[in-house]
Amino acid sequence: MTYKVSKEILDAFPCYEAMDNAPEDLSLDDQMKMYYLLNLIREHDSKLKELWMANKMCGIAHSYAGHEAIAVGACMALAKDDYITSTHRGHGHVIAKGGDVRKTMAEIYGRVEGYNCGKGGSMHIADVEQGILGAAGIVGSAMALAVGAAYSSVVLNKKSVTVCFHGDGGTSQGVWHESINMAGCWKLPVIFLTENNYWAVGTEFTRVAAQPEVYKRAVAYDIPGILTDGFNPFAVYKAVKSAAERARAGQGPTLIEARLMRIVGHWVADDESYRDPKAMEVWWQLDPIARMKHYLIENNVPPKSLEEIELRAKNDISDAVEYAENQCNDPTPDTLFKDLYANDEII
Ligand SMILES: Cc1ncc(C[n+]2csc(CCOP(=O)(O)OP(=O)(O)O)c2C)c(N)n1
Ligand SMILES: [Mg+2]
Repeated sequence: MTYKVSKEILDAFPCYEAMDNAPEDLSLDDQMKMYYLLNLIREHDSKLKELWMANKMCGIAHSYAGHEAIAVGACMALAKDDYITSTHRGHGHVIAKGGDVRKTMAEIYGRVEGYNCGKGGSMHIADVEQGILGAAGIVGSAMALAVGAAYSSVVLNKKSVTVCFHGDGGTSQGVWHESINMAGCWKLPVIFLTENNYWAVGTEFTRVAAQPEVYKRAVAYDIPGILTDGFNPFAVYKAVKSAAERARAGQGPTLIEARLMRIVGHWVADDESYRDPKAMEVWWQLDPIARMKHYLIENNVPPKSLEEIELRAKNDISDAVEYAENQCNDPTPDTLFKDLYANDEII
C-alpha cells in the first residue's frame, strides 16, 4: 500500500520523494537504527517545552521535531571520524552523530555532568571525540568553522569529511557565500547542508531570498547542488553519501538543500503570532517517523518490533531527564572561569 499524502501537500512540496526503496547499502539493522534515532530525537526535543514551562531548563532551546530525517539521514552516511558543525537547533545533529542523551540533557539542565560542564546550554553542545565540533547560536557562523575543519583534513592528510548543517536563514549571511566560495576554490571535503524549513523565526524565506531555491546557488561556486526531501531519511542519506564520496575523492564540496517545513514553533515558548499554527498541522503528513514506520511495515518488519524501538527511545529519554534532574550537580561558583576554553591556562 502506498503511503498517502494529500494533493494539497504534494502541490506545496514538489520535492516529495516517496519512501519506496531503502538505499542498497543500508542493511535492515541500519534501518532499525535509523528508526530508533528518529524516535530518540523526537522524544528528546518533545520534552523541551515541558521542561521550559516547569523552569527546569537553563536558557532556551529550539526543537528539532519534524527535522529528524535530515540529521539521521546525513549522519548515517558518515563515519565516526567525520565531522559535523551544527546550529542553534542542534540536538538532533548531536544525537544522530553519536552524542549521549544523558549528557545533552544534563547540559540543558545546566549541570556539571553535561557536555560543557553546564556552561554552554542547549546551543553550544560539542563532543569532539564523536566529531561533533559544536552547535553555534550565531546564525551562519558554523560555515567558516566547517571550512576550517575541512581544510585541516587536507593539511593533516585525513580522509574525514565535514557536514555543515545550517538553516535557510543562515544562507543570507555573508559568511555563507564566503565559505562556499573558499571551499570551492580549494576543493575542500565539506558538504554544506541547508535545512530549508521556509522560516527564520517569523520571517518567510521566500520573502527575503532573491533565490530561495538554495541548491541552485551552487552554480555560482561551480559545485554540485542537490535538492532533496528533508522529511525523508533515505533521500537525505543518499544525497550525503554521494557528496561524501565525492569529497573523499578530492573533488570538493557539494551544496545540499534538504527542504521541509518547520512545523513546530521557532523555540520552546514561541506563540507563533506571525502565522497560524493550526494551518501547519497538515504538514505532519510528511512526518519522517510515520513514513519510515509505514515503509518498514510494508517491508515485513513486525509492528511489535517497531513499538519496542519506540518504547526504548521513550525510556532512554525518561532516563536522561531523571539523570539530569536527580543525579547531577550544579556548577559551583569557584568554577566560574573554568571549562570555557579547551585550554584553561588561556585566562
Ligand atoms: C547572526 C544572528 N542574527 C540573528 C540571530 C537571531 N536568530 C536566532 S535563530 C534565527 C533564525 C534562524 O533561521 P534559520 O537559519 O532558517 O534556522 P531555523 O531556526 O529555521 O532552524 C535568528 C534570526 C542570531 N542568533 N544570529
Ligand atoms: Mg529556517
